[in-house]
Amino acid sequence: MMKTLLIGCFALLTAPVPRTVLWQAISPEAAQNKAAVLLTVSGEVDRPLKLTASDIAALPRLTVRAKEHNGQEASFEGVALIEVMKAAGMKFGESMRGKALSAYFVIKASDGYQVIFTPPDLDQAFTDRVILLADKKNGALLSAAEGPLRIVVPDEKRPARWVRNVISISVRHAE
Ligand SMILES: Nc1nc2c(c(=O)[nH]1)N[C@H]1C(S)=C(S)[C@@H](COP(=O)(O)O)O[C@H]1N2
Ligand SMILES: [Mo]
Repeated sequence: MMKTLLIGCFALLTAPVPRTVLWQAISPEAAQNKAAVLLTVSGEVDRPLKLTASDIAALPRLTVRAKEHNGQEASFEGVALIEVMKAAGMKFGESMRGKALSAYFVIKASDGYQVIFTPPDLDQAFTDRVILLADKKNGALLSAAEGPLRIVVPDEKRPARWVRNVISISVRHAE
């Protein structure tokens, strides 16, 4: 009996440690990647994230045409911000009521600039506008001045929320 128990314990201790749910939620391949973290998602979320470029590349991608500050149309490619928030465990659509509607995201840049978005800014149940976390413009990776990640808010009259050099997203709820 004692021997079985000991063997059982030993088996448990030597069992391969499962990779964290965090990385599996993004993609198993991405878990192998040792590249630097480009974006952290933290705060009041079910699954805090530390995303590398390959994690971001593994999320559903899309291209959005939008007019830049200089008035020129450009084609931005990346992931919809909502996909990042979904990967972090946030619920949208029908479950967006009650406390979910008091949430806000603080998007922070490497220069300390920060702006806020709210779940209805992103949710297709509320708006047709897609807010993008872009990593490419006109087919090329974003320049160091803009990237590696930039928020693109198509059709917003002022580009003040087009955060350049995004490094983190912190989720909070109004008290
Ligand atoms: N990181 C960062 N992003 C930023 C800003 C900033 O100061 N820092 N300024 C914002 C403002 S006020 C404007 S008008 C646009 C300017 O976009 P542009 O750099 O493409 O001209 O960037 C926005 N994104
Ligand atoms: Mo601005």
